[in-house]
Amino acid sequence: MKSILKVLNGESLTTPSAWLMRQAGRYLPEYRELRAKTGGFFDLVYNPALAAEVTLQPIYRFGMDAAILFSDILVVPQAMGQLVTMDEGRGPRLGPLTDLETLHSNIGLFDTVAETVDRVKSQLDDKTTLIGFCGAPWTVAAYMLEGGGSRDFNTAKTRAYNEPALMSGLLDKIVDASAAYLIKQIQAGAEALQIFDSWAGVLSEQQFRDWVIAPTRKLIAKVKAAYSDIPVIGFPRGGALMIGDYVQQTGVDAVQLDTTFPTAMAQAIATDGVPVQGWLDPVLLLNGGATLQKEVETMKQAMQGLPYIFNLGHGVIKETPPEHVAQLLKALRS
Ligand code: 1CP
Repeated sequence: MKSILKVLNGESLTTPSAWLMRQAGRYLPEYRELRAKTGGFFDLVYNPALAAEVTLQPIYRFGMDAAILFSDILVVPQAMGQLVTMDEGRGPRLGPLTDLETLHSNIGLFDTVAETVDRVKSQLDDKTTLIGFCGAPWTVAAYMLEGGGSRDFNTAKTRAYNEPALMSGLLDKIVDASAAYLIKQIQAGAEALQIFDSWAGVLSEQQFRDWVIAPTRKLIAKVKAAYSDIPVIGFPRGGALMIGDYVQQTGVDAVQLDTTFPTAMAQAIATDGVPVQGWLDPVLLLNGGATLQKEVETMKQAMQGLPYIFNLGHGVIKETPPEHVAQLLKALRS
């Protein structure tokens, strides 16, 4: 069995397996070169040959233990019929969403992404796990209601509080679309899935229960009803204090932890038999050197004998020198 799949099944390894969130992206010169030739970000996402090449770039360069599909969480709002554009340097912008009836599905986009998965799978060796993904319902709803990125998603939260029928209808629609999207990825060859709840940390307890835990549980149940043996990793970023209920109630098989996560809590979760992934500060990777070296060794030591996959606490920062990634893997694997 591939090393990451072993860990997701509860095994511990002497040398941790590793991949990095945003391992394909702008810190890699080969990505920037391809991106410059392609035009817009979504032109790259919806070009299966090029998206497959980008997915494989960090595998060829570093020998990561997993490839994560090159796509984006905003493919789902696009497939639901909302206008999504990526402004150079400013991030995503989404068209107005006033009424769920204005949404119409464009499921063909999922087939295009599935073709990328299929192409990656056919080029991957027998050691590297192919991870598919989607955004979690709350995080996707947050972008759809906010109209773009935000520090706090106050607009999205205000609308969710004031228009509860819109919010619950929207979450249901996102659950359905995301389940269809993940199932297509599995059918095309994804061997594990990650659900990114990047904005779980801006919610109060009740909202975390209603908008994070409940819809994530629905989403995972739908995927598991079709494919019960594909492991699902949940990433409730900023949700450390709610992690116990999140793990018990959503049906995730493993959790990705963020940078703020206390080591003792990570050890306790993994000791209970739930594999954990994470949680090195991406800034240490940006800086490299002795501090990176020491922290990687400390983390490896702390998780010895436990089901653990090395990763960062959030995505690779775009100014990160690629040599630092090589240094990190060397430290981890020595
Ligand atoms: O122009 C570019 O090249 C844009 C940069 C970029 C990249 C490389 C974006 C725009 N998306 C991606 C790819 C991507 N996004 C992946 C693929 C593979 C990999 O990890 O290597 C994944 C898993 C995502 C997931 C994603 N997109 C998340 C969840 C993870 C996280 O970072 O918290 C989120 C929140 C997005 C939205 C998004 N897409 C892109 C940007 C700049 C953003 C953030 C927008 C914001 O809130 O300001």
